[in-house]
Amino acid sequence: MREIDITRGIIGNHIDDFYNALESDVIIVGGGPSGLVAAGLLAEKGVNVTVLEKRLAPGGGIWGGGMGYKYVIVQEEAVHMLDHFSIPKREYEKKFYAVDSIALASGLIFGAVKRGVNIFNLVTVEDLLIREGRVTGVVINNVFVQMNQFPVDPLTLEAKAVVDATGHDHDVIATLARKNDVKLNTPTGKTLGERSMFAKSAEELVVENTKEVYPGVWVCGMSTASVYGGYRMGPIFGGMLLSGEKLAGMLLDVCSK
Ligand code: 48H
Repeated sequence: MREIDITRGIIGNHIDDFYNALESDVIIVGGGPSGLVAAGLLAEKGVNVTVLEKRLAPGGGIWGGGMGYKYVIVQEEAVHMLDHFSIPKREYEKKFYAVDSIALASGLIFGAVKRGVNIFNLVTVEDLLIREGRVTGVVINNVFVQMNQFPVDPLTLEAKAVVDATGHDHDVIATLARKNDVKLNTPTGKTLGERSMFAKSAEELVVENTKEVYPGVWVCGMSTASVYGGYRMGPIFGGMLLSGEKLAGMLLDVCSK
């Protein structure tokens, strides 16, 4: 056994995956629940999907459950998505299910990977490619470069569609709006900011506001609240799953054109 054979296997396979991601159909920025659901559903239809996640582990806000208590809640309307990804649940009250957050995070991650989604962790999106009024790709860097503020230039990836699935931070749209004189597809043309907790309305709005916010960029999950002025909902996750499902349907149309 030679150690460099191990190294060769890692570098070669990583570079193959990275090459495959240079021109994706869909790039999803953020590996939280909404992004992972969309990624898995698109990949199972043959779409070439890349997910970029800046943390070590994808899963976003799932892992911590509610205040560190490890369950999250999913309402009946979204249970079909749990079943689709073979994630166990427990009905604790009529129409409400408790889901082990570890099972949900790991189930969605593996569900995406086994359907062919190319997930890169430790990669942060720091800027966008914009050509003729349309977002055509992302500018990426290693997250340690960003954390240490090293002067290391980034690389780029292209896609037919870019998704802001970055959660509360709405990092992609915030960057788009900060660096460019653009009018977003929102009532004011700008981001509206997230509002305080109101679970029922929040869950409805997160799905309603899953849409194309600027040519070439879609928002899903919690970033819709920051962009469209929705409420937060606390540790109920059905809206995130349904937002991912709606997004996948929209992008399937885009990719088949
Ligand atoms: C690469 C990035 C970047 C970047 C961020 O927050 P998430 O879990 O996202 P959602 O919207 O799918 O789910 C939201 C849910 O987890 C939640 O927070 C809820 C329900 N809150 C309710 C409440 O009341 O608070 O995941 C987003 C992911 C994270 O893993 C980030 O690390 C990642 O995106 N990310 N990845 N480049 N620039 N910015």
